[in-house]
Amino acid sequence: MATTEQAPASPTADLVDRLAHPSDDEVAVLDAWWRANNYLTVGQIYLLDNPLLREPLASSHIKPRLLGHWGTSPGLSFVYAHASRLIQQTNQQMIYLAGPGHGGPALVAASYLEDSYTETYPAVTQDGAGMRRLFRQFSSPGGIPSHVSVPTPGSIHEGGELGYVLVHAFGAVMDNPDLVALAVVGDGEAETGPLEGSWKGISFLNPARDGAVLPILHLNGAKIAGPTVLARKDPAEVRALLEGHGYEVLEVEGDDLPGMHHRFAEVLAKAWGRIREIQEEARGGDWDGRRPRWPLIVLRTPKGWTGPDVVDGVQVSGTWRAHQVPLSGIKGNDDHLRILEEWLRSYRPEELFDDEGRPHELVRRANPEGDLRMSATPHANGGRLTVDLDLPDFRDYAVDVTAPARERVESTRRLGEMMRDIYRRNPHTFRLFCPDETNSNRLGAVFEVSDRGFAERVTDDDVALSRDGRVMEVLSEHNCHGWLEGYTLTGRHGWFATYEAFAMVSASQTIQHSKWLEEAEHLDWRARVPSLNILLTSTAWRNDHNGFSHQGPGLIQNVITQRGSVGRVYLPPDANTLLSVADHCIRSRSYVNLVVIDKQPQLQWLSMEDAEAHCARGAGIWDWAGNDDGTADPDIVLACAGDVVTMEIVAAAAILRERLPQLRTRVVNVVDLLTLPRPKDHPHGMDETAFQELFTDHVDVVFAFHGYPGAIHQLVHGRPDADRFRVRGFIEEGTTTTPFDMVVRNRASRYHLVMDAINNARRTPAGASDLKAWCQQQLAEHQGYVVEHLQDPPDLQEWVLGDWAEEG
Ligand SMILES: Cc1ncc(C[n+]2csc(CCOP(=O)(O)OP(=O)(O)O)c2C)c(N)n1
Repeated sequence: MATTEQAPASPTADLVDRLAHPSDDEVAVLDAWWRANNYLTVGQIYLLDNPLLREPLASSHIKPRLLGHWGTSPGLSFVYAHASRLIQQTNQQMIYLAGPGHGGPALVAASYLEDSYTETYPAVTQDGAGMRRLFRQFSSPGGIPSHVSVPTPGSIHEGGELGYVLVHAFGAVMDNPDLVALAVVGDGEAETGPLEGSWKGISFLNPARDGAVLPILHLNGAKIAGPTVLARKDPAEVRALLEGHGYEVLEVEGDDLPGMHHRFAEVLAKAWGRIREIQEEARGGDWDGRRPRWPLIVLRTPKGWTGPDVVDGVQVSGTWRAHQVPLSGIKGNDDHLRILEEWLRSYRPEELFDDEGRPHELVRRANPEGDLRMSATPHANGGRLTVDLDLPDFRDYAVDVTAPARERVESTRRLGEMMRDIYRRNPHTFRLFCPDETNSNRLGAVFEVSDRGFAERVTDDDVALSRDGRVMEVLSEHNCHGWLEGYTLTGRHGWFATYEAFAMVSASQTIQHSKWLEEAEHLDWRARVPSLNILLTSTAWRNDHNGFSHQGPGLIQNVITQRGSVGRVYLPPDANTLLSVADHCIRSRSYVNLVVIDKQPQLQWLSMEDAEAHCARGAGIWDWAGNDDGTADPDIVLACAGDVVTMEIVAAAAILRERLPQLRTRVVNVVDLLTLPRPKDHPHGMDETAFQELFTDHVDVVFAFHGYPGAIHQLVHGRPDADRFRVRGFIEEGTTTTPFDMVVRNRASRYHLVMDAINNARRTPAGASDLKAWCQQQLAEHQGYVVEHLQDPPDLQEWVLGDWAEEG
């Protein structure tokens, strides 16, 4: 049986010529497989019963709700059939990504014809009963979704939210030299921002070390309700656009058969031959180092090709009307029923399936063998290929903390050093993806081991930039995020590091990927893949040098709002907690780990030993910061999650300790935000006893939070007396100003927190009013000071904790 162990063939002239000119027999096989696939596609959309049309079609055979997308499907399966023929003759490992993933029935049908569907879901047998089940389950309650979704064997790309097909394809082939990702781009999809930006993937690909992406721009002319831009452009403009991105454009157009089989086979052969030539040249050491002109196919076929031409006197095929279900209202409309039957019979199912309903030998001959079938490629079930990273000991990068809050360190710099050594130990399975900010995010130590990867021209002014680099910097959060998704879904590991505010650019990808992982959890056959790790630095609180555009902690909200167990949010307050959290994340599987910490010099709180213990619990009392002396009954709990606000809470506790010592405070720091909800709401949720040990069940909690305050209310919902949580957080205040002014403007400064503590404490010790007045005065003075001196007062800039913390 052929496997992915075998190397792909060399692109000899003979082989390419043979591929380019299929014999009549080969065309018959291609065409039979394609007809079978189209038949199964239409069957999935329409049929409840009578799958093999053994009796005349009756309205009782039609599904009550017709849900699915026909228009894109015949084009998708046409490409699939030809790619399978190529694989058979070349042993090329290929993965198929359908940009218009709404063509789900076509890819499900392909898997069924290739047997991998039955291998994965034995109840869907290769006979009439299995076909009936295949049809009934599609787009049905309790069945499968309409897209190329997680349950579809061979898929790493659902294609529900359009725009990401190329980013996934490029991520899949990085460090994957034997893989060709065939990526069908919808012409509607090509109008999206992410897709438009993703043509640039080839500017980052290294043919010696990476695999290849073969984009097929499918200009079927229309989207849901109108024409597409690229389909209506002069073809010369489309060509110029794509050539401008660096591709060699190969074009095929038509709907004539068998002519289209011949013409498409020819361009596909040419494209594959070119890819392999580029690779062999680069791998043979014969490469001039210039970015190759990779092939790209523009395929022009009618939308809804082979489907009903005219319905009710209106043109359907070749128009937007073919997008979903071209014949609706079939029940009670004999004319539509007749058209549907004619349409199904036009594929001559009796030639395609035997008496039992099994695909005929003619059809089966089109299938590659074993793992080379695109619906069975191990690359699409990347967890099966995942090798654990060889990781250094994170403790080796620790900051030496002998007492809390004495020294300021750029915490992410330590993480950069750890990443450097992960790169060093894992030269093929780990990458950092970052929109041009690796240095800015203080992760630049990685450049000691790897350059930035770049396939375009490099000049003498460039630093750490070369075609061999594996740090991926492109100024596109969509590309970075999507590449990492493709990289991890095919079994490798990495981080996406970005400015916090601009993580919202790709927030939708974070959500979509979470949904994918969530669904995959329910499928035993999908092995768990490395987690998607997102590091947010340059956070809202320390974007004081940037305008009112660089502050946006909203991704936290997105992640905690996702259903289920996939999302994780960590807010390490210093370097040692960051290292511990990062080690945990990079070892984990199938999560979306969001880690939020600023890159600026910041106070260090915990020794490595304490940090590890604190991170293992996820949240804990910092008894050295409060003064309740372990009583179960403090007057107020001061809680914090996030680096800057942790400093403000500890500073507030210090003020209270000094100026209102009778008030008994307890300080709680939360690193793992998802310890806050109840265990039934998230697997990290603390049990009730642990929650009460930290927050009691009756004392008010002043909670200083890194993100939007609503997030904490959402998380503690259902905890005892959740109303007692008074949350301060980012409330969309602050523009270019000083660091301390940011917390003042957002009413989360130490002075605000002291006043909150007094206002909500169970007792009001003597002197409380005076202290509140003092806080107001400090705030008034601050306002005057920053406007006059254009910086924070030195005592605030250099604030450290007094000696009592050690003694306490
Ligand atoms: C980002 C996004 N916006 C809108 C949609 C809704 N939508 C689903 S299909 C479709 C048209 C797709 O057209 P195209 O990419 O050309 O695919 P095809 O014509 O092959 O079906 C649209 C707008 C979507 N799925 N994703």
